Amino acid sequence: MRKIVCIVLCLFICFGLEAKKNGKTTAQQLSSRLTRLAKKGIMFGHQDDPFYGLGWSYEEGRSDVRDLTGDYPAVMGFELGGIELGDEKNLDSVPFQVMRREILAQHRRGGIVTISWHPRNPLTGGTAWVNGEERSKNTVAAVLPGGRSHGVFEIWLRRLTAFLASLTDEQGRPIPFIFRPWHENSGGWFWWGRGLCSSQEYRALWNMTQDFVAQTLPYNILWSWSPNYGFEADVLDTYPGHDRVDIIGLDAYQQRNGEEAFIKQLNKDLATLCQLAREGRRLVALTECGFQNIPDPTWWTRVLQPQIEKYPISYFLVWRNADRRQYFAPAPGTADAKNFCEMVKSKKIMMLKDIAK
Ligand code: BMA
Repeated sequence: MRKIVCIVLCLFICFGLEAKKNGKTTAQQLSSRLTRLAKKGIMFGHQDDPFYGLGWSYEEGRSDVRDLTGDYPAVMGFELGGIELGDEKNLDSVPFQVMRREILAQHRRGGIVTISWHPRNPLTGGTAWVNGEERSKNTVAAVLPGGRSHGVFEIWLRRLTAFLASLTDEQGRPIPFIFRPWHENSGGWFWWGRGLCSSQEYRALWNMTQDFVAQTLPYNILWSWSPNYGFEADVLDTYPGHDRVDIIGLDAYQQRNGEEAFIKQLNKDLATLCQLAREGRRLVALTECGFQNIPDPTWWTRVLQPQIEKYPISYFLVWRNADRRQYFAPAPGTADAKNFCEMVKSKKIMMLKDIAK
């Protein structure tokens, strides 16, 4: 047993040295790459892109975006909800084994990986989304040291970290990625959201998570903090600080018949976050966005693109193509397909081939 512990420790130290070659950790190398790329254009991203789409699921190598444009998204988003319970599949039925394989595939082809996590509610047993009387419960306080659910939550963090640590390349080196926990906390729908805990408690949750994960993975993660758009000014009280955040993100969805409001709010909030990012020399991204089922066939180039091109953002990621009732990226035959291709052809919007050498 001792021997195994020694070997594992040596491996970690070796990878640590390896990770710091050229004086930069792999996270710092990823950050420099994102900074360089942001000067060239804005990367397109899609959640759960390689798993399923409109009319298909789990066909290795397939992607709605690639079926339509001939290229993969530059950024792919993956979701870990369920990993904390030791489940085999995430909350959207994606097997973690398959997810691990696709994260490696995206990394190998030179793409960017971003990971979100919607853990269950350790205090109530519910989902990440609060309902009914769960709204009166302070789960964040409960998971902090001394709280009722702290012990359970530590086990959850251990399972989370074990999965993150299993994301390695063929040589066993940790794959660099963007991690975006505790997002949309400016809204009151998740147990870590506004009105459910104080700003101090939120920051303590962030720090505890980060410190826990960083004990095992100090070199390969860029941390993204992403409020939802339409935030109040006091959301900045929940900002963990420039020393704890690499990417300042915004989540922003257009609602049906809400074009004018969307454009106005998106600009207001991107301007605020870009200012904060400038002060701390942080990266900025539209970490989630979209218009469900894209009912407007000119939306991409007429509404979205002109707004995002005004800001120095690294990427914009649209949510998953669950099925024909809920999708955010086009596929061959959708009403917006032609318009999406037009957007992707413009120099400023980057797909995989635009960033992978
Ligand atoms: C939401 C929806 C849900 C999904 C969740 C986590 O926005 O897409 O169907 O379970 O994200 O991916």
